[in-house]
Amino acid sequence: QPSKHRDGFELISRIPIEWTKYQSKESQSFVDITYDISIQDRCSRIAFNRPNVLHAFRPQTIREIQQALQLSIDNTDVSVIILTSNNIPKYTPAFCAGGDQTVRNNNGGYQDGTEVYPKLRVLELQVEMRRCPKPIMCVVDGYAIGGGHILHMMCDLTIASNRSIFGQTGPRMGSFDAGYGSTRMTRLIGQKRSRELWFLCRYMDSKEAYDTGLINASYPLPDLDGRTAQWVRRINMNSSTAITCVKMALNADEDGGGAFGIQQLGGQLTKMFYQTKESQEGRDAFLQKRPPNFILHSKL
Ligand code: S0N
Repeated sequence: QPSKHRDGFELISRIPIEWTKYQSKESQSFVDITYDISIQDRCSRIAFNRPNVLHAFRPQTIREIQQALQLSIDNTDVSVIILTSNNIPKYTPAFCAGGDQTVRNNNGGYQDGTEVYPKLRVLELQVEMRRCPKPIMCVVDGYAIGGGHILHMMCDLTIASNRSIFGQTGPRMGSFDAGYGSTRMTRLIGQKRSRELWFLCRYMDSKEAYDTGLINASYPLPDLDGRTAQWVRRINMNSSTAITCVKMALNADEDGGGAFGIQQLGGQLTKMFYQTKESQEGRDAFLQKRPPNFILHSKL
């Protein structure tokens, strides 16, 4: 329950979420990621699972995340989606070290033998994350670099361990992201700092990332699971429809011209309108071959 004088956030339980491996045809074949859900906490957990390469992604990794994201969107038991990584002590901690450079080929994309044509599949994932009607929260522990850094920026919220490192390496690695990787960063931290991150390929630690507005919070590593649970529980105390509509409105404001966000916001409105008698009257009148009487049901 919210306390009297504050917003009650600190009173929310920090007992870590209990995860259950999600069983479905798609998720059973996941190799590069793991996919779990918690019915009790109404959330899903999509985790990079390539710790030996600091969770660098190849086409297969991105395809699996796309599938897991769709499973989360379709699942009415899921209201919040977590994107994170499975770190193990043997390897350098990382959220994601970007595109796997061992499968970057010379024909304009990545080729790991699982797809016919090389492509930059991660760009599709960025758009899907943006369109996703449910909030996506990134939980970073360690390096979030290059394309991995962009994925964290595409998430609606980011919390991180205090040993995390954020940055772009494109100009040093022979690549760049002139799409969301540039524009989203500018909206988050401003023009000067974005140019610094891109032009110098400088890294920021968690404190600097928090101070500049790149992330929402930084916690000592031992607290990260508990804090993740707390954030999820707090979101779930609120109206998911309201959150979806606000996400789409914020997207509309950011995404040049706004048509993309407005399309989604409009879709949500239609979904809600379909639940009114006024809307149902149009369908019923058509099916009953009579003129509609909207005035009977209109509340305006
Ligand atoms: C993160 C770093 C600094 C950590 O150093 P540390 O602790 O010394 O670990 P390492 O020994 O270097 O790493 C452990 C093992 O992991 C492998 N590895 C790390 N990163 C990658 C990677 N990105 N690809 C493949 N392998 C990776 C290491 O090779 C090592 O393996 P072993 O043990 O076998 O030697 C350090 O690891 C580091 O600097 N990594 C590179 C980080 C980086 O530069 N990432 C950016 C990669 N590029 C992109 O993401 C491009 C994205 C992009 O620009 C884009 C834009 C638009 C559209 C699409 C794209 C796209 O390309 O997808």
